[in-house]
Amino acid sequence: MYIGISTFVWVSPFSTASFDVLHKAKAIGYDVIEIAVEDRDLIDWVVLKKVSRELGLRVTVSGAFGMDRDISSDRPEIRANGLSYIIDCLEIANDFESPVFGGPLYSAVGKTRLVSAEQKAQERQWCLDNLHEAIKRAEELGVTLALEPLNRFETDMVNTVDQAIAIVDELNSPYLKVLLDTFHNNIEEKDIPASIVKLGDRLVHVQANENDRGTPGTGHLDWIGIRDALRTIGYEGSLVIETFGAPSKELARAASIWRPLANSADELAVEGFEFLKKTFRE
Ligand code: LER
Repeated sequence: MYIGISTFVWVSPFSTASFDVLHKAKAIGYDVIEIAVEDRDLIDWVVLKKVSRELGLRVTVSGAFGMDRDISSDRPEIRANGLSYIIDCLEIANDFESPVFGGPLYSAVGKTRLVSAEQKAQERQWCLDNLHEAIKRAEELGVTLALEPLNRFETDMVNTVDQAIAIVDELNSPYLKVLLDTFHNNIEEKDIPASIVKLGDRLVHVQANENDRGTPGTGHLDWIGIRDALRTIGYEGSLVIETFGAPSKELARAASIWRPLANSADELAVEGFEFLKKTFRE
């Protein structure tokens, strides 16, 4: 299993000015850097590829789904923008040999409302139609879309593993699977290891986050149970720490980050790596 860390741990938005985080990740021992694509124009992709290759870091790509990138929006131009963002990120993932592009593909983070059953059904249909289009590009590129359930305070659309499985099974493509973020699962699942076993080979990516989104290993998640469940299903993907050390205002609002989640991003990165290595590799 590869151990990774998201650029979100240090910065938001990630840009060419923040490429030093790749050096930090490598020096700590990480195998993977997860690039969170907030604004692709802020990143010199040619230089980024050179730096990641020189350091020997694998790359995974994750999405930042703001309100204007929502494939289930009732505004057609926002749905179109969401789809075009997903396709752009699939192309970036392909270019960086990332096996996945992951995130809450289905909606915008922070979109939580009470809506009628009819509207819910319509939004789900828009989501399925757009995912169907995105899957076509994913299949051409050989990059898997990884759909991430979020907790109820960040989305009203896909909170649970069962809801994610329903979408994935309905679209029935080997290029649409599930990303689990254990921070969200701690709020929504009754038994995270059982949910992992239920997912089986539908699980393609894991964000290994503590229950309070602080340093993995310092909270109350059942890490041994999670490890054993991942071993049971033969999971061979990455385990990536994704938390927010310096969120943009939009991200802080969407993900309800109101206070520092560790003494520093550097400390979280070092201690989180040591914990994941000890727990998942020994
Ligand atoms: C996305 O991966 C996520 O976990 C959200 O809480 C914020 O984007």
